[in-house]
Amino acid sequence: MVLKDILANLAGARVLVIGAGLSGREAALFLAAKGAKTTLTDSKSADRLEGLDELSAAGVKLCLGGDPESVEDFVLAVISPGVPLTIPLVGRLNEANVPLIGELELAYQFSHNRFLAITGTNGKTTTTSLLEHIMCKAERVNLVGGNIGAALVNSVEALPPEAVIVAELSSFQLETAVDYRSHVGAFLNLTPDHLYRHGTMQVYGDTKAKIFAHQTKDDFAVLNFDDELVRAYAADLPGTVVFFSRKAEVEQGMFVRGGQIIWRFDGVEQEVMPAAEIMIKGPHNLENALAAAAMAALDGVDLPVIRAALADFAGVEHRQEPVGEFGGVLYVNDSKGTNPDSTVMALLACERPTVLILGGYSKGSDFRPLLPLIAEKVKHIVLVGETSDVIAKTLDEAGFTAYQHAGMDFAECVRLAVAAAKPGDEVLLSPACASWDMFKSFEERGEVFKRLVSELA
Ligand code: UMA
Repeated sequence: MVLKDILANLAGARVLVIGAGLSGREAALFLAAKGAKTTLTDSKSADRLEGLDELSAAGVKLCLGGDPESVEDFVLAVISPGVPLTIPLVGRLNEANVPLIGELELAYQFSHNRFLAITGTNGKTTTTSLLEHIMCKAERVNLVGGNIGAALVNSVEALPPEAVIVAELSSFQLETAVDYRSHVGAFLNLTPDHLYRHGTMQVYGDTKAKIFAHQTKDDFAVLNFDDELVRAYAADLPGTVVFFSRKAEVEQGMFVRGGQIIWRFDGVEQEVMPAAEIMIKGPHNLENALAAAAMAALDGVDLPVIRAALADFAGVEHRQEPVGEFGGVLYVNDSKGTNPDSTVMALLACERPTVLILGGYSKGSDFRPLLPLIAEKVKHIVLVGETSDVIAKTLDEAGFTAYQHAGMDFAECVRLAVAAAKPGDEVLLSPACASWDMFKSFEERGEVFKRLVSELA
């Protein structure tokens, strides 16, 4: 049976949802509300999960701490983005020919509105939030969700016809997309991340490029001209290609010339604003702003509205977020810096001698790309979490000795960073690693950092 037929006949159908985090819980509630006999499974036991009462009350059957015994009766499975497709349960579902989708595809199938979607290794959340900000300023109804921390599925059906869906999409979400189509899709950049899951950069990039699948010439593929790996995808896309660039004057797209942001589309050139007027700083934030501006322009937002929004968007929590200045030391929370490239970008924006907090959950990253900026800007490093030893080895090999270990003690790590900073310095939490060795999420890590800073500094 094709997916559309299955989804049109959910009442009474047996469906399985894998993973009882945010995405899985929302998918299960949605399917149960459609009358499906819904089973939700998770490798964790009940005492380690949240929101189970609401699920039980909605009639969702829970299968926790292990997999369902038989899978043959399910007509559909919906898998959470964080669950790898290599787990044995997925193998069993494939053998039994049970179609497998993610919550993004489920939301897409029930949506009536156009998707403006953003993917890339870094800058997704900032660009998504900025696009939302532009849409609000343009007084357009919009729904924001996806990897940004909000499932879409329970909100899409009730949207008015004129609304747009602004979605942050990860490679994990795009991996299980089937018919999903973005009206405007943007691919910001591609650097190594999540390779423990995708294996190679080619697979990782191709998975992200699924954001452009099923587009027609009336849809737009927005690509970073300055990122060679991203630009290469332009050659073979079904949608209309539009670039953004801070280095080159692109034939069609948003670019910078002599400090002015220019929008060139269908042979017409218009000035948007001076780049210096953008409130969020740093070269990567200029790229994020160019991407969001291009997306908004393609969806028909007037350029003066885009200009006003770019000029007063202050940024995103946990992303180079200034926590405050105490005793002459500036504290910055970049907990969302979960890969080396992201930390490189945070360091590029540093204007003071920096005490850097590095380390966390291991994704098998290579930390050498950090070394030139560490040599240039960092006076001291505090290492924390699972990856401490690997990072220490990289620092040793480069001859950088000004570092300390805080083990698995995050409070100790903040204490050491505070002690190492002198007036005029910056303390930057930008760990270059995910948070999952010590925290539930990067948000929790950022919150704890901010609390500790306010207590200690
Ligand atoms: N689980 C299993 N079996 C497994 C692995 C996991 O049952 O083999 C269970 C876990 O025990 C847990 C659940 O799956 O209970 C977690 O599912 P999940 O990891 O998909 O997390 P959710 O809470 O559903 O959040 C997901 C996204 N998480 C990931 O992709 C890891 C959220 O992105 C997203 O905001 C949310 O859906 C709503 O769409 C977060 C993220 O870290 C921000 N994304 C990664 C990133 O940005 O780097 C990709």
